[in-house]
Amino acid sequence: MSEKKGFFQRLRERLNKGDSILTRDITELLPSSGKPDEGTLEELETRLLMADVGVDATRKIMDGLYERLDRKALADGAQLMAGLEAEIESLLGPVEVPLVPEHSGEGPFVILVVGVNGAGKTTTIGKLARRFRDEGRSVMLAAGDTFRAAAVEQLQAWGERNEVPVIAHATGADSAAVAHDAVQSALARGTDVLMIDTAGRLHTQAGLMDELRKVKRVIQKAMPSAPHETLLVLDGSTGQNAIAQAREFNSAVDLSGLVVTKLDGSARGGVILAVARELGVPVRFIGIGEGAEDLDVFRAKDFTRALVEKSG
Ligand SMILES: Nc1nc2c(ncn2[C@@H]2O[C@H](COP(=O)(O)OP(=O)(O)O)[C@@H](O)[C@H]2O)c(=O)[nH]1
Ligand SMILES: [Mg+2]
Repeated sequence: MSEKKGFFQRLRERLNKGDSILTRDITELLPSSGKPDEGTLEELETRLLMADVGVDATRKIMDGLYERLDRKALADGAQLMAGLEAEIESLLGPVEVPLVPEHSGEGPFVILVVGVNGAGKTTTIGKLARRFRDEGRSVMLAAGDTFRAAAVEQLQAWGERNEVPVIAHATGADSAAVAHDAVQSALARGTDVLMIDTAGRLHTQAGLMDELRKVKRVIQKAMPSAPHETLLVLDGSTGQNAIAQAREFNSAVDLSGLVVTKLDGSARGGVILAVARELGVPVRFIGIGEGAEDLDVFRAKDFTRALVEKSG
């Protein structure tokens, strides 16, 4: 319980550096009457767009506000903010679906982790390894980013720190072969959760998508029910570009979950609303820093409060 509160407080402090882009200055924007008017609502719409919420989700929220609130309520600052919070929460609620790494069959729960270079894949795998191990599960990692020696070493370091085995081949090896070996090994050892890291950049974007499809096929061959989760890691600070990435990965490998990282940086947080609206893929976890404790389950209510209410 205290851990949860700790994470929420840190999220609120770090998201937009503790300054909610949605509420900031809204009181200052109120006309001299102190009551919101058309201009205030227009400004709110602009702010949603500036917070990376995207055109579609912004329209949905504004329409919802007009539907939810009558003229009198729209002209009341507190009611307007409460309505905004309710609209955002109803948009985010459906994508709050926690990942439970268990399936009904035999063998490991296999998580294939994809995303562009630098999104935070390897770090997220490390953090999740620690989380799953703390839940009492046995964990194995596969160093599927075989293009950079540093990527393998980075995963091995997380593995060592958490006493989790890492399956790795030499740099330049076929990443599908690594994935295959890892599934076989996890099956043989009776491992509970296997997480497979992948490269984020090949010669071309098309090359990357082909590679990921191949990795997925090979995993399926080794274990027909796998992967049980195909997780896209998105850098929250890349704004609307994250949406384009999510669409592309989704069409290539059929995503079942998302992790949005770096919400502590220059991210404006609204990108999660855009993704929720446009993809509807569950947001499993969010990252707010580089440490193992800086990753937590996505909670729609907490996130909405962090986005809308000012900290401190
Ligand atoms: N501030 C911050 N940095 C992060 C977060 N997640 C990952 N990083 C950093 O982002 C950089 C790239 O992460 P990495 O896991 O190597 O990305 P990959 O290329 O997708 O595997 C590293 O320096 C990480 O420490 C986060 O939630 N917040
Ligand atoms: Mg990596």
